[in-house]
Amino acid sequence: MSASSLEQLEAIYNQPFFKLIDDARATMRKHWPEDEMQLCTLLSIKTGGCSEDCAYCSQSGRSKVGLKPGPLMNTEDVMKVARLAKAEGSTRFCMGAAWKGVKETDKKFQSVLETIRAVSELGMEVCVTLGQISEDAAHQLKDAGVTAYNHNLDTSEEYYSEIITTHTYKDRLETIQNVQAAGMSVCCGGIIGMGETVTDRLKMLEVLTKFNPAPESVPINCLVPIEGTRLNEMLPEPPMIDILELVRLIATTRIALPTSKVRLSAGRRRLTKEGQTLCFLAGANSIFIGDRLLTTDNADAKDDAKLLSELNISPLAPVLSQPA
Ligand code: SAM
Ligand code: DTB
Ligand code: SF4
Repeated sequence: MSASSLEQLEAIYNQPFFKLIDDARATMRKHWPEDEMQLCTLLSIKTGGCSEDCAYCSQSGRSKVGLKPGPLMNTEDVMKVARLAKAEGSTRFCMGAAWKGVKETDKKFQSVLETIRAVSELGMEVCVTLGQISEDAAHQLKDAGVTAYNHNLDTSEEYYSEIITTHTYKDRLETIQNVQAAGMSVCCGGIIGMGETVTDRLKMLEVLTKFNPAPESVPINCLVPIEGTRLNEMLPEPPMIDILELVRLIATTRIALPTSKVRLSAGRRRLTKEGQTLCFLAGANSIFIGDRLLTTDNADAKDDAKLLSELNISPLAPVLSQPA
């Protein structure tokens, strides 16, 4: 069943739990018949000092986290991390910069393009997340070898303005359109556990189902609570995300976006192996591996290797060709 309206998504989400899992499994069997997991590595190539006020983010210059802003990493330093990531089995290298966006005339953008050209020589998928970009910048990124651009919607349009005031949902959608116009794949998802409702989560999913082409990947981040962020003031004791709510959301995403990779992204460290297994069963087929996310620790690498082996899950091969 394909679904794109909020009502349809609610009907899927609210099914009896095991029926929902059955439907998600049937979708997996049809579109992702092998038990495979995409293994991605994340690197923060420009950390902190960001002009934006995203309430959850340690890198916002307006937060009280006190993160020391760093310079843009040079190509050789990034390459050392990328080579290691490849050697450790990663097939996708994702580089993040704490920027509102980039101007194509900026020297820093030219430096990022040089880095992308070098990383793409390694035969890994290359993903970048640099904030807002124009269509021209998107073309240059694609030409340099980017396979996917990450730009999250994070939540529903209504809840977005509670979390971020320095840019709008429409700004996010505009960048996504520029990425698609340049023929790059879109990686777009959100965060759960920021005080939003299930309806906010499904409204975000509704927007994602309207993308044409469908997002290549959908990261589902569980909030990593960080002291000093505005969200930490809004929700001083953020409750642990209910695992069955997370599983329902993953299963609904899998059914609504059958061909997208669904990434169990930030926050995996706080899930048990049984919880993660349920997420994989429900359709999550991508994770970040390695010690670090952007500014926080990732799940333990040895635990990850053991769990994938116990579940007989093999690495998913990279897809290096880009959509026409
Ligand atoms: N500045 C760029 C942007 O905003 O698109 C790229 C970097 S930004 C850190 C990428 C994404 O990381 C955010 O959209 C958000 O979904 C996720 N993220 C950031 N901090 C997080 C946190 N504390 N917990 C969970 N996800 C987080
Ligand atoms: C995404 O959706 N999650 C990643 C990646 N895209 C850039 C970022 C997670 C960040 C978690 C908090 C941190 O480490 O600062
Ligand atoms: Fe800046 Fe991105 Fe963090 Fe927002 S999420 S403060 S844009 S780095």
